[in-house]
Amino acid sequence: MKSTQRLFALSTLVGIALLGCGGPSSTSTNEPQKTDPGKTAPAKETFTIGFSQVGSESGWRTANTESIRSAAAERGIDLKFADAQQKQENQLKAIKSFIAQKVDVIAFSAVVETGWEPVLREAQKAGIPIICADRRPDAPEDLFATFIGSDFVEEGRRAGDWMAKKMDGKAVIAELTGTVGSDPAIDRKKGFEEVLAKNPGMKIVVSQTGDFTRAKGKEVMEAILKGEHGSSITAVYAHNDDMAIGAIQAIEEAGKKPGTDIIIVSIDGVKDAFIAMKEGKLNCTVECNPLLGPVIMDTAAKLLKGEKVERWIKPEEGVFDMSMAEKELPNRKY
Ligand code: GYE
Repeated sequence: MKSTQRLFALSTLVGIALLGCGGPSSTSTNEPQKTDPGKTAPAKETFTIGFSQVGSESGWRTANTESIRSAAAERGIDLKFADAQQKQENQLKAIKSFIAQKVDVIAFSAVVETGWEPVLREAQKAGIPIICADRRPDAPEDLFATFIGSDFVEEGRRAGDWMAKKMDGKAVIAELTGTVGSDPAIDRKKGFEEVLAKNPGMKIVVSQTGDFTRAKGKEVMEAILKGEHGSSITAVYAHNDDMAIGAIQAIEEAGKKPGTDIIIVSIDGVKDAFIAMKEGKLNCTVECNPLLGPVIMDTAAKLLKGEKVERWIKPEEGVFDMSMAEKELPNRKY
């Protein structure tokens, strides 16, 4: 069994802590809420955390970085932040340097799933707890304290289910995948394909990576439209909103109407996706919450106090389609 699956099984046993949009929500109390948690200042902390971020490839990532930086600042936590520009070697260097600097906690979002075990062992030897944030590595679970992030298989399923319903189980699909070898790209494909297996009238005829960026999403879609399946495509499944927005531009430049001639479903739920839906160009976005900063910092504080934390801390997320865009847009936090 892949360690991610083991982790899922384990987290199901111990119970999954739920996060509401924008921060932790209390899930098991019957007491009426007396204070607005959003207005309570978080407790001050004195520790140091090293965070190795994937890069700045998307709107989701920008919101994630901002959430991490502001959550650390609000709590007085000393944050050492390193942007890996989508390169694993940069992340390995950053984590090694956090170990050398003797930070109290290390958190990182793994650009790809594999290749982490040696560096995680080094951190373990140095006695530094590891928080995996956003993207989960495929590494033995005793090497990290917790995973804080979404269920990407479920997101893929949700995208597939929405498309199947909208298109009555018939679609000729171009898939724009995320970064090759990354947890969200692997699992979003898996979840979507589970739905295809139940809908023989839906087929992915071409699948290419757009590396989660808008520019590559556009480039890849242009090539797809000019290629052998170009005229038959009826739907696009993009692993994130930025690639969908790039694809929308390519579709328009090819003289077709995105959202009408070609149905487009993507994942993240960033503001720009809601704008594209409001304009009738994107049909649906499956939410993936990037506002993980507060829970990352609070979990780090708990670990340092020796408190127990869940193996998998998951945000609560919804599905939004075009018909909901106008009403929802003002409520979006990222
Ligand atoms: O969906 C994408 C970003 O890891 C969940 O990375 C994250 C993904 C997100 O580049 O926009």
